[in-house]
Amino acid sequence: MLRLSTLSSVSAAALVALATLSAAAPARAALVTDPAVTIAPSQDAFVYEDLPTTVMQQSFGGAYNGILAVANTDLSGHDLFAYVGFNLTGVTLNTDDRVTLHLYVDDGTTIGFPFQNPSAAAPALVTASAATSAWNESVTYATIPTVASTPAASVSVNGVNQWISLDITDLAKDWISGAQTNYGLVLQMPNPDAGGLVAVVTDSSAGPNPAYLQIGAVPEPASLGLLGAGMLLLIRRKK
Ligand SMILES: [Ca+2]
Ligand SMILES: [Ca+2]
Repeated sequence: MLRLSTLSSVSAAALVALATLSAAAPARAALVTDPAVTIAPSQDAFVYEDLPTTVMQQSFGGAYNGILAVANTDLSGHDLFAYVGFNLTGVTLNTDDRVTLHLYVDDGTTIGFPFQNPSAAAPALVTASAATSAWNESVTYATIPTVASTPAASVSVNGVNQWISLDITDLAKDWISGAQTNYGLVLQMPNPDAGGLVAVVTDSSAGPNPAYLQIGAVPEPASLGLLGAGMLLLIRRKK
């Protein structure tokens, strides 16, 4: 009898532990914790002022499906805007989490547009702002969504073949809390290039170095690449 009651009290304890675990599981699944979590775009697109009714990624045999492109040229009619959306349903943030958009800047001169690359001599400021109305993968220059007047983040791009990042934590918090509807991000170049024809061309979700959103506790300087971020993580863990 003693054995049995001991066994059954152990089993009961195990069951309580299991019940506790499974009760806690849904909350844990939704909680985003370290190390960083990455989220792929739910949709992305770019539009070209010169081809106002052309779905750029879906035309030209899909030649531009792998890129996003941003430009604000002094030439009239050649601006480029890019759009990136993320499904954040079920995502919650810890107080020290940062939400960062990562984009890989391509050599835009190889993709067939008559644009120049940003450089140290001619850096290009790129902003990420909240879209404030709906868009989808079929967006064209003629059907662009409205955009928030103040950008959520900006980054100066001074070269190609490198990662750039934009910290959109405050905007993401508003999306997650419902304070703002999540229509995704608009990437733009707010300042016209000084007489040039500069475009920032990045990989889309379909490119070799796909765009992604990173959620994690490590704050990242805008210019820090993936390797740098990884090293920073290691350094912090060693403490
Ligand atoms: Ca797309
Ligand atoms: Ca312009």
